[in-house]
Amino acid sequence: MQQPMVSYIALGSNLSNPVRQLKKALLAMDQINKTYLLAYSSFYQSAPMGPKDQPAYINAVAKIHTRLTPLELLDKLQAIENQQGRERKEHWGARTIDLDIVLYDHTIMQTERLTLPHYGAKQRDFVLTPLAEISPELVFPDGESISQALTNCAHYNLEKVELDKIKD
Ligand code: ROI
Repeated sequence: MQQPMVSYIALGSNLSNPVRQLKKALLAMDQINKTYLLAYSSFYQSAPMGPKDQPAYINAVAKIHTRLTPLELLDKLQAIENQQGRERKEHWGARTIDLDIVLYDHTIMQTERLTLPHYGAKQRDFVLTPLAEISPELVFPDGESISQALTNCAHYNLEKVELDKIKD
């Protein structure tokens, strides 16, 4: 693959110092072979989607350039999740780090391992708000703009995290 592709990755964590988990994952993503971190959003605290008896989440979105294919990228992101102690237990339960490919260029695909664009992204403000922050003109492969998607999505009490007030 000669030209790098633009891809957006959603980050989420609600265990073991979520802010630190996100920072660690951003550094690890920048170390992936054939991949460069171009930008990342502010960090947002959000109420849990799914079971409510779990801690609040910290969410962000990163923009990368990559020469990996979508499935190669997925392998690398899952390796980072595993390094950071992600355990796949309860469906929609608490997690140390979740790295989801939201978009990969204009690719639309539906396979057992990977659906692009990410199936839930357009319904979640904790993905759309950080995405809009770094890419306000973004248009989804189906032609819907990020601002249209934001008016239609579900809300999870997003609050921007002031990182310089957090000690880690
Ligand atoms: N809820 C929020 N607010 N943020 C997430 O990143 C998140 N991730 C998940 C589920 C369990 C669906 N809930 C979430 O995987």
